[in-house]
Amino acid sequence: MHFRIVCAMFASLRTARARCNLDLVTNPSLIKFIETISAKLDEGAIVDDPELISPFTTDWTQRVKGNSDLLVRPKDHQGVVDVVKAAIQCRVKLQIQGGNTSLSGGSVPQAGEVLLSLSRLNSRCEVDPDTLMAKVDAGVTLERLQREAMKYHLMPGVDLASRGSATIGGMAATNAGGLHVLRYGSMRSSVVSLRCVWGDGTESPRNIPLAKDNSGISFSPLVVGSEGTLAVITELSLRLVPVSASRAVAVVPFMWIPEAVSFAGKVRRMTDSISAIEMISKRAIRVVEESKGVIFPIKDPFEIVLLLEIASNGNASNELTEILDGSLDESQSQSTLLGMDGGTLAGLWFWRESITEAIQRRGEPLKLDLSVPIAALGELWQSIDTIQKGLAGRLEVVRFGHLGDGNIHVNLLGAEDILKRAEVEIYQLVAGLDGSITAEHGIGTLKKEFLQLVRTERELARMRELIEIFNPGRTLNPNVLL
Ligand code: 2HG
Ligand code: ZN
Repeated sequence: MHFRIVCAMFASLRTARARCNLDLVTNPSLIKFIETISAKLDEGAIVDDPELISPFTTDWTQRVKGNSDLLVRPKDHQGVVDVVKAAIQCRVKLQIQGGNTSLSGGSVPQAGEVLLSLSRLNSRCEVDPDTLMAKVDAGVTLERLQREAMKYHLMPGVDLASRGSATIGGMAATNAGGLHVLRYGSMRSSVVSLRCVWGDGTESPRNIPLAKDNSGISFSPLVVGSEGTLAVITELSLRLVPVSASRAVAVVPFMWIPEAVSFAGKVRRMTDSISAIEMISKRAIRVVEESKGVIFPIKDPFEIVLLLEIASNGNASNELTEILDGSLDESQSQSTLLGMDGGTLAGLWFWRESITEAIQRRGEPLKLDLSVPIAALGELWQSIDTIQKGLAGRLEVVRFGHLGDGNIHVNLLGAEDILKRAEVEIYQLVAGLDGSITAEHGIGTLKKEFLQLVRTERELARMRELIEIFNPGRTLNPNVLL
């Protein structure tokens, strides 16, 4: 009886062809779960049509394909509380999802978990110009927050190429980094407070954005970066930063990573106006050229280019010119590209921001997101070259990333067995250099088996204990992280 009501209620969500799929839900726990939540959630919050669910069960790279019979999309905090409590009661597991932009398989259900999407939890997106803070629902996209903040000449410190789909809740859950970490830090530096529903069904108190609060152990920083293994974030308060009056960009060619590293160090010592030091390899440039049908203006020879951005309230163009004069030799200056106005700036950022999509057109890449102490970047680079040579033309390696943070994205393309071999060797190499197997994308589901390379047994045991305290029995994200 109840099931028929639910079917009728959500008929509008189905395509004309689709059947009433609740007939397909045969798992007794899931049937009980649907019964429990259908009395509490609004129309449109429960979706059981496989065609509508399917885009949510495959990740952005198309590499991770999961499965789920049910999608729930509450549109407020109380709805999330109801869903988590019902899941505990009915022994149903939940996979949390924001904008499904994870690049490590962290947002896709792996074993039939119910998908808890926060995409409709997005009514609140308020900016307080007096405190320079924003209060947002977890499902608000970064782009929407950027638009709201811009009305007051403010912006969130974290920016990403996937800003149109990435949600603030998902970005906080994974401690997203992006293009300006060296100036503003990653999400952990931006989150002032948050409201969440723990995996045991209890709620955190209201989201009160105190700039200073030293009343004991703070739970928000623990939730940030825990990849949904402790709690579902429902609302956040974020620090915003003023938008600089002027920006200027230079793209500078280098023959060798260590040269670029010492240039980056030099310019960072010269000014505090640097907002990005991004790195693009020649291979990544060629991939963009091929995919977009454009020609990169800097001629060979070069191996990598750095994109250096200055954002300041003075004259950013003058500041950039002075910095380059003091740090480049004659031939490098001649081949350096400058972007001093909106159009040319965007034209230079294009080369950096088009890479991920351009790689995707070549196949399903295996994405490694590595960080090492900056001084070890050259060794890492060279050793990856050696691994590639050892695989005799069967591995394509596309490198780019956030040089200022010691974070390189290594995209691998080739046959699955070759990718697996290269992945293991590269992760072992990174561990030997005291680096991390993920600088910003998180462990998700794809890197779980390698976590022990960079964290001790004791650390992993402590993580498990923490999860058991806040998310007993792992109702939330049971297959993520460890
Ligand atoms: C970026 O820095 C993202 O653009 C994506 O972290 C990295 O596609 C990638 O590997
Ligand atoms: Zn990145």
